[in-house]
Amino acid sequence: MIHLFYDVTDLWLKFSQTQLSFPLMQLLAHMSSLGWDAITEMDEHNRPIHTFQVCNVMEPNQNNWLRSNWISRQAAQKIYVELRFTLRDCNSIPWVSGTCKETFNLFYHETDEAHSVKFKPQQYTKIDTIAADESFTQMDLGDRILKLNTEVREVGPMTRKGFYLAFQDIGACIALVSVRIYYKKCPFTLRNLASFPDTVPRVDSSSLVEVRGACIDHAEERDTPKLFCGADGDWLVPLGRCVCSIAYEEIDGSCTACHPGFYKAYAGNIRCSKCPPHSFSYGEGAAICHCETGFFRAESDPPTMACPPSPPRNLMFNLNDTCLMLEWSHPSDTGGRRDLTYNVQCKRCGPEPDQCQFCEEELRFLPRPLGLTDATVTIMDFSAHANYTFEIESLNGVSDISSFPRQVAIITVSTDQGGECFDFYLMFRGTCIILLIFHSLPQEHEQLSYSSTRTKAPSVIISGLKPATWYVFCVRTRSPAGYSSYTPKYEYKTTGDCKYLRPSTALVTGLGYICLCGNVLLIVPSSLVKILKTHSQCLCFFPSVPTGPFPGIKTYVDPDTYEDPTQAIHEFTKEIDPSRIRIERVIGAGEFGEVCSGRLRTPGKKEIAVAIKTLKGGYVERQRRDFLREASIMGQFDHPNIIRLEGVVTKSRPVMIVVEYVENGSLDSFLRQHDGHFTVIQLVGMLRGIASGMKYLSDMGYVHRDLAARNILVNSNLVCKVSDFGLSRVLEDDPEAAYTTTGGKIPIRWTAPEAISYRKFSSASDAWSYGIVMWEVMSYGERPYWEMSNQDVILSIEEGYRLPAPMGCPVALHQLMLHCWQKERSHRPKFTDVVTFLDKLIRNPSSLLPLVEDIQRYSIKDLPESPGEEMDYPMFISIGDWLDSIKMTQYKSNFMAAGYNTLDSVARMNIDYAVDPFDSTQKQQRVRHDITLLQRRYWLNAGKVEHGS
Ligand code: ACK
Repeated sequence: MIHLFYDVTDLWLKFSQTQLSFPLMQLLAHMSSLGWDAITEMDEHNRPIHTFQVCNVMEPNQNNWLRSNWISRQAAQKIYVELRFTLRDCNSIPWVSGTCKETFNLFYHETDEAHSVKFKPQQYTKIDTIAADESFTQMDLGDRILKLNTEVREVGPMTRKGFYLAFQDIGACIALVSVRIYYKKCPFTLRNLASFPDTVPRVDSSSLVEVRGACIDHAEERDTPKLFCGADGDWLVPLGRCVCSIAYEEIDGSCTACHPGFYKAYAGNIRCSKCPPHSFSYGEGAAICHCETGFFRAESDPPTMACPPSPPRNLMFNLNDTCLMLEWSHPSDTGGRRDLTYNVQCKRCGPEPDQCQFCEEELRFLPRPLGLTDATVTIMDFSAHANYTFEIESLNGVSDISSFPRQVAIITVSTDQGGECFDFYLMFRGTCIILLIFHSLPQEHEQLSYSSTRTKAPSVIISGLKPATWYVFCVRTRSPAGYSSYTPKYEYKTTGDCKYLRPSTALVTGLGYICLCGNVLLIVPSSLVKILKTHSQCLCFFPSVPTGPFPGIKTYVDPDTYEDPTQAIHEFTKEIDPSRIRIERVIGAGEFGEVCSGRLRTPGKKEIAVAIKTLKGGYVERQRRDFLREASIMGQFDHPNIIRLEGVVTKSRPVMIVVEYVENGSLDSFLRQHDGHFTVIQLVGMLRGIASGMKYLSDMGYVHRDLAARNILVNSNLVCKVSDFGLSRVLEDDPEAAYTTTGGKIPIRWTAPEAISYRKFSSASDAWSYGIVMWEVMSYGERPYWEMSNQDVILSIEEGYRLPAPMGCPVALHQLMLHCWQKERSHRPKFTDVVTFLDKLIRNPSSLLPLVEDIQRYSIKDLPESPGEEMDYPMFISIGDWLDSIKMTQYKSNFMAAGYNTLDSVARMNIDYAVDPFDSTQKQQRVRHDITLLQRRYWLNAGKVEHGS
């Protein structure tokens, strides 16, 4: 509230300090001639009160005026006039009826400047007639009681620069004690780090004035800060805000510079942070902390990063079986950084060490020689008769700025005869073609020699075998998809006379028979064997153990092995004419663009619902390739539990991948939305589907690497379909994926320890993830390891901790999970075992009745006969198992004789059949208890089935 003119009484004393007042003395002087008098009285406390009074109640036709001085309107649009006055009750004065009045009139007159001319009442506009709520009498006067009235009137809108107020008395007995004139405004304020100036509200009380704030010092706008000024001078509806700039933090509504030792690198509502390890800030207001001497941060590193000490150290490498693929291990010390890369430099050297020249240009490196993120590279196109030296350098973001010596591992390769394109590739000891010298291997290995040969026919003849010599060979095939991996090594020794081959291990190719005819080794198809066998010189055998994932099942071909990715797309996917697709709505956001649902028409077939993944415009070629990579993978699969690819649109824009529509979307969110809605059997059915899809994938030799409930889709019949194949190579896009110390990005909570620590991904690591999916399913979409940090998850797993069974989880399922989470990966179940096991549970639902919480609550140690003996509950598949587990084997025949041969039937039995009603020993009671428990669970679940279906 702003006072234009304050209390009359006060103004007698203070008006010189009150800027907005008008000079009362003048008012008095000016107006006194019109019937009002300025009178100072004493109040009940004997303090003087200055008043204007008029009291001509005896005479008729009174018209006494009191006028204020000119009052500047300032910013006011509407002014308020508050009057305090006393008024005499006419009835209390004798002989005045007819002449005495009990009201007076309030007037105003707007002008742009003070009048110099005489007061003209006719120019004035009436505001109101003012009456008293309480009037005083002679008695009140005697008792010195002041019956003060307060009245407020609004005037406006005002348009001129100022105004006068005037009071008209028409015959009352009044003492005007104070006049307060004010207007309302929303006062200057600070809100959300923005300042808002004094603002006058609109006259129209229903509309607000929108005011934009200005950020305070060291703050910057996030969303335009705004407030709205209401008619009563209140600020309303704060919107937007400012945030403290870089190097400043908010303290008590202002932005204060960070203290030394602290920094703030980004503008925002965050506090200054302590400098990361090995960095400092000396002064106030640091945006960044600088690395201590001897510690480094790369230019591209975020300022939040600690200053790690060094580039990577202790790089080791080892050679794969093949001569063309180099593999090395990650350095044991990554220098405290995750941005590890490798450069491979090639030198071709003459006989003398100084006769070397660079040769990256001559050779083909897959994926490339520099900036490798995986510790492997494949090198091709060697020249014959040459010595190559490869230097593998490991780098991180600070290698360039650190004075640490570069870490380089060296490998030398000599070739006698180069080869590029093999249908079969044989390497054997004896004849030297490619000699590998590995500096850290013992001396004898340097004597190994390798030779390769190729053939388009399904047989090969290798002549010139030496007697009594070991031959080792491996075979690989080449198809349009690229090279397969090598078969394991087969070792054979020729006899002294070169007549026999003695296999060292029973390993095998499946490619054909191996025959030794004289000193010639032949690999031939079966059609030729008959002929050769008739030849007394030849010894033939068929290697007995099949290689490859599984005979008779297609093998997955990695689209990355195609030099031209469009060839893979062409081979594994169908091009769809976009006119056959009708996009209906957006259902989500994928990594490359929107995911929509729609319909697909195929001539001669029923229209089907599809999900359409689109590649958003403005992509680069690499994004298009990565996007379509998923289709090239999916297109190779054909299984009810794998999302089915309908086709792709690559010849027009937008580029699309069209897959079957799966009504219930991702499994994790589906389960969260339907918490507790399904029977155990339904959940196991879903798990069975996922396992079956995974069995299909692992049989094909495909490793998923990102198996998680969020990557499973559920259809309206609860059929689960494994999806998200784009990420099997790079997990960059999974929001759950986090960087590991070895530099990869991995969804820690779902990933097997060996895959986290050294990227050993396999079907066995998929089995680990499958166990986590089981847990997610049984807990209806709970987050594995809840809010534990990734680091804590890794440490806990390392210490042997495993997720406990979710509520209501059958023992059998938790045991399967634990089986999937065996540290030793070869001990984990194969997907085929998982499917078989789940099938058994489904066929025998009573095996799902014992729940983990029941077992935990009820332990045999409670029985006095076997003190301290913990009950280790196995999976109850049969009556025998169950009785064995509770050490009641002797009752098996009773159960069988009575026809109770499944737990299902026990759950329905009359309990007295099972136990001797006259035997009240603890063990008998135990059997009773178990049966009761079984029955309760059984009926509980059965009720759920009925309810749920
Ligand atoms: O959890 P959702 O509903 O299931 O949200 C995601 C979203 O698109 C982004 O991936 C959904 N989605 C993906 N593929 C399909 C599909 N084939 N059928 C139905 N929904 C799908 C997924």
